[in-house]
Amino acid sequence: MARLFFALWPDAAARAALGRLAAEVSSRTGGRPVAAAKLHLTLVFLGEVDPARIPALASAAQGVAAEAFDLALDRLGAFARARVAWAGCERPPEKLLAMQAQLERRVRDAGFAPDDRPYAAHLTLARRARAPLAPERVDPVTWRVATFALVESVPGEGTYRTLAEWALEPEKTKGRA
Ligand code: 2AM
Repeated sequence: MARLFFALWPDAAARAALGRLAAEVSSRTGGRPVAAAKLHLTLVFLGEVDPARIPALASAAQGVAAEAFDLALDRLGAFARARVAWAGCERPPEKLLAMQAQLERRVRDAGFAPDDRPYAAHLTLARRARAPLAPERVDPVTWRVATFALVESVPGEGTYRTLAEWALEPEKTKGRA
């Protein structure tokens, strides 16, 4: 079985900025920073999947029709019970929520049973926080979301491996009024 999820990878500049935030948040909460190479924003968490079903997942992803968008992570928050500190959005962009909902629906229609809690867009910065982080605004860390990925969490290695990646459509230019 393979432990899989769909995610957004930050670009290099955002990854560096988020790595700095992860270090800062960890020192404040006594948690363990997520390694910079592992920082990601989950779209749909699948859990353990038979590798033979990966092509079905890929074709569900392939059919997603959504436009590229800018994502700005502008706040910190915590899941106190999970002891996680994260970066998220004061107001998640509509385009993120729409593409996430579309991907999740397509994955369900393909017969998978992803986590069914309401989607909470967040990028985990630190785990095993000893103290919950109070919500706060931060200078936005922004990147252009032009692709999304199917990622495997490799047991033992503690690494993430991108299995496949799909491009979003170029943003349609808005007409002037
Ligand atoms: P987390 O960062 O909040 O722990 C790989 O484990 C990714 O999938 C992480 O982003 C993790 O979220 C997320 N994840 C793990 N278990 C999950 C679950 N049951 N439901 C939703 N997302 C989950």
